[in-house]
Parts: sequence; structure tokens; C-alpha cells
Amino acid sequence: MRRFLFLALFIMLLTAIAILPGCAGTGAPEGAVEAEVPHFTDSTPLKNEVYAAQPINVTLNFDLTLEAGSDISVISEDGREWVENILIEDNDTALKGTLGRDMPDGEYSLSYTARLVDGSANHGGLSFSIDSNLQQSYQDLRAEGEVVVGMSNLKFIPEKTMIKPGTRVTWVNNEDAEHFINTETHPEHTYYPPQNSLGITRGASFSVVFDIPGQYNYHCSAHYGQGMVGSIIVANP
Ligand SMILES: [Cu+2]
Repeated sequence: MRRFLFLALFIMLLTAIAILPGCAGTGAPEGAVEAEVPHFTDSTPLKNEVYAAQPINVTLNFDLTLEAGSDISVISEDGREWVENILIEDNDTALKGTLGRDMPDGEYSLSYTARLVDGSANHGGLSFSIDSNLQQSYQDLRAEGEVVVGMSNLKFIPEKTMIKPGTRVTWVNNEDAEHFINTETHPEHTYYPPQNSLGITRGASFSVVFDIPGQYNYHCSAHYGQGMVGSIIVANP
């Protein structure tokens, strides 16, 4: 009987060790959006995020194929609609709405209907804000015709850069760790796909010309967990 008790206690202890780590949260990166509707994974803009300049589009990622008839709306505080075009990209899993120019500071209400290949129509929404005062934390390089962003110590230098439309930005890797340039969000990389690079080894570089005014958040997908993130604002001088 005592041997049985010891065995039972031992099994309970093992079970507790196996279960406990699972209770310590999901480990999702800060700012990640919890799934709100079936098959929704994440978005740009992020839920409740405050942007220093307007996004060029809203991009909603799903883990199932989208169908025609999906829709997005973005309304400003004065009731204006800002979505101009609906696109479906990234192997038909990203629902994108291009945004009009010159969105004013303030809060925006985003709502959407995602029609999925399983026949479901899923409604969701989120809020985001634009506060141009945040542009003070960006290095203003709008006088430059070309801009170089270095990569060293798992950082982009400068991390936040403001450029004028038509500027070529070149990222140069100055260390042994291989880096990537990836548009948000992680891991879908769907916001501005031209800003997705292959692996960049020491001494190698990657360039993008930015034409459309707005904010372009990006990261290195290999070191996202270590906070290797950057942001570019394209704005007229
Ligand atoms: Cu990296």
C-alpha cells in the first residue's frame, strides 16, 4: 500500500511539472493581437497602436483562403471613409485595403468582413491612432537623396528614419550575424512586400525606393525576438 502511495505521488509530481509551464502565458510578443474572429491571425495597423504617420494600407492576415466579397472600412473621427481599394494578396490569405492620402491625426475605427473559402463570413474590427507628434523621435533625413541604414549589434542604425518620397534606402550588414529586412507583421510580412529581403550576410546590402508617403515599420525576422525592429516615415519636406 505504501509503495502504491509513493508511486501515485510520483506520478502526480511528474504531471504537475509537465502542466505548470503551460500556465505561464502564451509567450506572444508584446503588441501581438489575439485572434478576434475565426482564422484571423494579425494585422497592420496593430490593434490600439499609435502611429507617427499614416499607414499606406490596412492588411489583415488569415490562416485560410479569402474569397471575393471580403471588405474593409476605416472611418476617421469626422466620419470619413479612408479605404479606396480592396486587394487580396499573399496566396489569398491577406485582405488589404489601400488608404487615401493625408489622413489627419486622431483615432480610426477599422471594421471588416472576411469571406473565407469555408463559406463563413467573419466580422471583426479594431481601433488605431495617428499622432504626428511621435515623428520627433525620427531622424529627419529628408534632405538626403539616398539613405544608408546600418545593421550591427542586432540593431538598425538609425532605428527610426524620416525620408522624402523617392528616396532609396540601403540596408548594409556590418556584422557576422545574418539579417533580413521584413515588412510587418511577423511572420506574415504582408504590409509592404517590396520591403522583404533574402538573407543579408556581412558586407551585403538590400535597397528599396520609397515613393508613397506613410509609415513603414519593419524588422529582422531572424532577430525579431531580440527587438531588432525599425521604422521609416516617408513624408514631403
Ligand atoms: Cu537579424
